[in-house]
Amino acid sequence: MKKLLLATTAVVFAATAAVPASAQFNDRNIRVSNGINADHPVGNGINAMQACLDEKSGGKLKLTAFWGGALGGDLQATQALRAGVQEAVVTSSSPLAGIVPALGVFDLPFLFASNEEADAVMDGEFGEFLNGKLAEAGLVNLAYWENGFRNLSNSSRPVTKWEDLQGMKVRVMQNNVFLDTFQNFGANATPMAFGEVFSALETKTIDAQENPYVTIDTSKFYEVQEYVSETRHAYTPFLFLFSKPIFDTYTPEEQAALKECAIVGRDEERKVIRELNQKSLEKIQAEGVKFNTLSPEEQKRMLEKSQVVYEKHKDTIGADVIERVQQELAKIRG
Ligand code: TF8
Repeated sequence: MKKLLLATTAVVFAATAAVPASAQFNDRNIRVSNGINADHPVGNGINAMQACLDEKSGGKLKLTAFWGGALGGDLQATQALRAGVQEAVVTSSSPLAGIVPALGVFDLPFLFASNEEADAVMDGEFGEFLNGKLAEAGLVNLAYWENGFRNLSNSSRPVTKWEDLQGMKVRVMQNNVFLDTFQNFGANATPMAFGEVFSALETKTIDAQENPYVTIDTSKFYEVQEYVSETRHAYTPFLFLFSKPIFDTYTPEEQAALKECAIVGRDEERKVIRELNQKSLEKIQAEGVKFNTLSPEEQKRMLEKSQVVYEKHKDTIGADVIERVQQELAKIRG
C-alpha cells in the first residue's frame, strides 16, 4: 500500500513537472526605449506595467527603460524593432507614417476634440484595425498610451490666429501631414527628430515647436521658449510597440502577459498624464513663459484653412481609413 502510494505520488509529480512554470515564462530582458525623460508619465506607466509583469511571470519578464533617446529616436528605434535587434519602444505614431501610411490619420489637424474621443477610437475597433497594419510591418502594438493634445511654444510672439505663424521657423515631427499643416499656415516648417529640438531652440536654429505641456515641462523646453499658445491642433498617441520577430519567439503566456500588462500601464500613464497636464502648464508659466489660449472661432478658422491638408493626404493615408475614423467619431459624438 505504502509502495503504491509512493508510486502514485511520483506519477503525479512527473505530470506536473512536465509543464513547469519555466516553460511558460523564460527570463526575458525587454529593452524599452523612449525619447522623453524618466519623469514623464510614461515612467509611471512602465512601473505599473512591471508590477503587473512581476505578478504574472514570477519576476521573469523584466523591462529595462532607456530614456531621452539613449537608444536612438522614435524612428531609429522602431526600425531596430522591425529588424529584431531591440524589443520595445514607446513612440509617437507620427514619425512612423512613412512605414505605415494609415497612421497619418492621427496627424490630421483638429481630428479629435477630447481625450475621451481619442480613447474610444484607439481602444476600439479602429485601433485594432491599425494594429493589423502595424503587424504587417513587423510591429506588435501592445497598447495605445497617451502623448496628448499638442500646443505651440515659440520664442517670437503670442500666437492667437494662424496668421501669427507667418515666417516662424517651426520644428515639426518627421511627418508630411504636420509639415503641410504648418506650411499651409505660412510657417517655415522644419522636420526634425525630437532629440535635436532642445538645442535647436536654444541656438535659435528654430523659433518654435509643438508638443503637449507635459513634454514642454519634462523636456525643459520652457527654458528656451517665451510663449506658449493653447492650439490643441492635434492629438498624438504613443504606441507601445514590440518587435514582431522577437514577440513571435515568446511563449503564448509571455505574449498574453505583455498585452495585458501594457493595458495596466496604459491606464496608469493616462491617469498620471491627465493629472499632470494642468500642473505642467502652471509650471511653465511660473518659469516665465507667457500663455494664451485660442478662441473657438479661431480654432474653427484653422480647421477650415486645413481642409486642403485633409484633401492632399487623403490618398496617402487612405480614403477608407479617413472615412472609417470619421464614422467612429460620428458614432461617439452621437
Ligand atoms: C515629438 C514627439 C515626442 C515623442 C517622444 C519624445 O515631438 O511628440 O515627444 O515621440 O519620442 O517628436
